Amino acid sequence: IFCKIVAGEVPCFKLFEDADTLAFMDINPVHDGHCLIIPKAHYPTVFDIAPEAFAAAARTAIRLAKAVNDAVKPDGLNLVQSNGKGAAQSVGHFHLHVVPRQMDDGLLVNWDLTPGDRGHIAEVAERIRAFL
Ligand code: DGP
Repeated sequence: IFCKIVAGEVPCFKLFEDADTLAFMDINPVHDGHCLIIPKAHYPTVFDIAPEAFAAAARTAIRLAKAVNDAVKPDGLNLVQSNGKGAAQSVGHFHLHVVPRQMDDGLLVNWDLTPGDRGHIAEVAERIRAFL
């Protein structure tokens, strides 16, 4: 669907466009100002995306985050990016969400700050380093 939006075959509430990225309003907004930034090229997830394409999307996301913050004046703002079913990704074209937040809005992207087991954290870090 996002490739069709890029191609102009499906309409969107376009906010910004440059050579490599497109920003438009999310049609299922969690709050006013919820919008999406996508690379125009098709990459399903962060596991596939070219670093330059992510960098281009990040550049656009900074610009959009500031504009949304100025226009909507939320209490805070999250950048969210989801990959795979378990992360609730519903559109298989890499995208960054700009999500304005309200105090106590109950959105479930937050978690309680519970100190982790340092030994376990170190062990998981070691497993990740093996793949870097
Ligand atoms: P995610 O669930 O993280 O993959 O986010 C996909 C978002 O895309 C979701 O918030 C709803 C939005 N969305 C799905 N289809 C369309 C569409 O056709 N147009 C627009 N503007 N947004 C869409």
